[in-house]
Amino acid sequence: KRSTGMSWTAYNSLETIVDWMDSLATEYPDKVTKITVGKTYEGRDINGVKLSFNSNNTNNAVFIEANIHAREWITSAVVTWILNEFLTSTDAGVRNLAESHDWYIVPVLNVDGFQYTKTTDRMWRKTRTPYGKCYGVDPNRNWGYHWNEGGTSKNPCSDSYLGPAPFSEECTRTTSKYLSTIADKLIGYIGFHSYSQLLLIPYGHSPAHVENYDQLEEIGLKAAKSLAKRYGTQYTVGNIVETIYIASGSSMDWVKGNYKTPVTYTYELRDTGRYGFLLPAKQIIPTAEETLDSLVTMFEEYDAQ
Ligand code: ING
Ligand code: ZN
Repeated sequence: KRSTGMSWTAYNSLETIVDWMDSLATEYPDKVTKITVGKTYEGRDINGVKLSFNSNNTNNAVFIEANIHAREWITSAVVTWILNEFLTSTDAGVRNLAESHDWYIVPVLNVDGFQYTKTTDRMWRKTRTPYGKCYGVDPNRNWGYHWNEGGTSKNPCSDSYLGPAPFSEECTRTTSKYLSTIADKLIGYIGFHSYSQLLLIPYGHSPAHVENYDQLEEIGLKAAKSLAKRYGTQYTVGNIVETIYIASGSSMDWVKGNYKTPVTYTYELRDTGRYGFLLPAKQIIPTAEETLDSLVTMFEEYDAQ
């Protein structure tokens, strides 16, 4: 039916992903709206879709971010598969999840970096802004909430370079502006990274527990249990600092810190290191299925509270 070449048995090009989102807006004009949430240093648009089954504009909203890190290809593959399920699944849990929230889905946030992984360096992580003899800022260390409070590097050649200032990067600054326009209806912000099989809870600058930590941990553990059911994939749930490392200036922390958005998680998808960032394409659908299982549980639990 679609002529975009979109598939979930291989990793797609940027053009294929964008064309596919365009085709959804054409195919589902009353439900899918193309959105541009920002711009990049190299002048590209950061594209996404808004999906809403509720024309009264009364649904709460959830923002889904993927590929803020360029080489984490499984993340855009998973969120596009989930978007497709939201439109086509007949499963009752998925239908309820899809239709009871407005979804803002950005499959590729770091567009310049993603394109660079396709053309030049598969293991690129950062943006592509030049800083002296090196390129790129870690776009998940560049947001303006407790920026420069650990887990970063001041060296522009480092993969965790925090940038010369908060929001130095076009992609983080413009996306944060977009988020500020929808913040009042946002109840969820879910970031997708790979790899390690973790479900992370803010914050990354401090091991101190966020105000609704107990709720997030309880819901997160149920979500992880639901994720494990299908294929046995085990996830660890916890605060960023306690679970992995200090990491200040992330997108999720900025949203949580500014807006107290209740449901804030970051997934670190498959695997635990065998393939790492180079997760075989035949794992895209299983990874996406189990992830969607966990999201259904996550929001069922949250909405029931
Ligand atoms: N991991 C994330 C990183 O940015 C993370 C972990 C998530 C830190 C959310 C802070 C906030 O380092 C990967 N693999 O990129
Ligand atoms: Zn990442």
